[in-house]
Amino acid sequence: MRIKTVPTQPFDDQKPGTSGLRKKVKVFQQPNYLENFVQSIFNSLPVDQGSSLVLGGDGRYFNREAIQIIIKIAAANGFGHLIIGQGGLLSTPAASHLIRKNQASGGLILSASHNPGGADEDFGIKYNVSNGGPAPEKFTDEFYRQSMLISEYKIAEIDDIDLDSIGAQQIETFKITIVDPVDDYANLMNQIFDFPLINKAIESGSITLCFDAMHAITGPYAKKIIEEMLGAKPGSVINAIPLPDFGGGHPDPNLAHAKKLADLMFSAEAPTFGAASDGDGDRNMILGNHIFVTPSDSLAIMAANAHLIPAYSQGIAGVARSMPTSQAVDRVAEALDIACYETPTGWKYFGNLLDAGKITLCGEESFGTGSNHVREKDGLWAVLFWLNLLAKTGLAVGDIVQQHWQKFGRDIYSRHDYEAVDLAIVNSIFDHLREQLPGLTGKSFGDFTVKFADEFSYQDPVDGSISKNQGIRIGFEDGSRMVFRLSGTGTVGATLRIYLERFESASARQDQDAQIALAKLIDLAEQLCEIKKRTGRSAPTVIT
Ligand code: VG1
Ligand code: CO
Repeated sequence: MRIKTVPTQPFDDQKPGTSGLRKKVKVFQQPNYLENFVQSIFNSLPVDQGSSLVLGGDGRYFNREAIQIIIKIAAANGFGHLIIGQGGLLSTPAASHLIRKNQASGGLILSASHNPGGADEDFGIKYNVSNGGPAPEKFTDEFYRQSMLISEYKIAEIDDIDLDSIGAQQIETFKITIVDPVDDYANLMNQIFDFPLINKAIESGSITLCFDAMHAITGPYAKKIIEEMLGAKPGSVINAIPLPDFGGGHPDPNLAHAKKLADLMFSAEAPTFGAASDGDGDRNMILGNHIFVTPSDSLAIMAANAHLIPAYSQGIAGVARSMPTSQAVDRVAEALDIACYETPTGWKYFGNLLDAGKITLCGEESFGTGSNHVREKDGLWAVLFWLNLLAKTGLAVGDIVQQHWQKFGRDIYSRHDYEAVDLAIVNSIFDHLREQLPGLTGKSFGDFTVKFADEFSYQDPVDGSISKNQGIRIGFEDGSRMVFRLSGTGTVGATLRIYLERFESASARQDQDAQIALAKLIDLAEQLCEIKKRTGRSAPTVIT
């Protein structure tokens, strides 16, 4: 194999964010841009003939081209084996599973997740380590450091690889295995959940369902699992064909972007269960007939009912949630007398807790839930969890939620996103918030008295590492909370996220619209951060 060494110069913007490096496709298409970043990752790792790598992406624009480039750089850097999803496709949770199952050294996942795709939209790449989870900060910091030092990369002068034929290919000592992207993952799901029970509930008509794959990676996974294995009627999975631009949509499963599904679930024709997943298959949205389950509630309900699912029938060790996620799961953990951890935003912070057996379930308010079966959040897993729960209890989604609130109370919750804000304005907002922090504790604003106000910092209980500046949080005496955080996944300007939460213990007052129930907190958040005043905007870009 001939190997070419190509001189290059650093790009100064290759710092990974919440979940890998995300940029416009046009940025990634610049000469040497992708090559530099991949070489910088490999320069940070001990690579030899025994090293193996799982490779695949969500099928967005530039996926195939990027895979061919990465194969050649991996070959030139001395990897012994690449395991690639057929067609270059792998959902994020399926990639995590393949790394674990094959005991690979790591994996490269090509995705910008819920960000739009297409020639003028977003692309992304992230490295996962040998436990199958996103690279922790000490890795991503080193990738960035290497990207600032890079002066050359190595690339093998070989032909493009056939990505579509399943089986092994060998070039000298370099082995490539193309695998079915769905099979191993579907088998794993079959081991976790009671497929015969779900199948019976679907065939008897007690569960009717619609799953929106949003023209993204979960189409083939959902077709196989939900329609073929569980017997849902053909057409139950909509927007099932992955497209490089996701059909022009925004593959983010929420009420705003999965509008067709949301409309159906609130119509007279609503099936009993509705769900959607995102670009790379790690997020989920859960709906019932005329009800939307917030991701924070979904996590809490899963924790409270995990014993009804075969894989968790012995109970769960503990739970974790990202800091801005509502405190609903904390109440369940307390009742179950298990540990509950509060981590910074991003799945990489759950890895150590899962590896150490401290937690079994974890989740984020951003439509992500998962367990110790892989080291990523997992959209279809969450959908199957709910289907298993419905089949086992015979209850409707709405009944499960209502009963949960009656028992534990309701954490009324909402997130307001202001997207593509000028960076200077966002910085001024954070400066303004930081200035107020020291004087806030004890201060009253109408019904609310501040109990604590700080900037969240996390110490990993397993390796002791510290992550600072993870968002500003203000908690009130009545348990209400607001959090201000900057997104680490956007590609245009800055996105300010405001997370709002209020606890309601009285059953009679639990059935309120979240925006109305949170109105006073929303006003107070504006008073403190002045986002509308400083940007001239009248409303958030997206409310979830
Ligand atoms: C967002 C979410 C975060 C999630 C991350 C990756 O990050 O808030 O909870 O882990 O996306 O999800 P940020 O920094 O923009 O708030 V995905 O589905 O993009 O892999
Ligand atoms: Co995602």
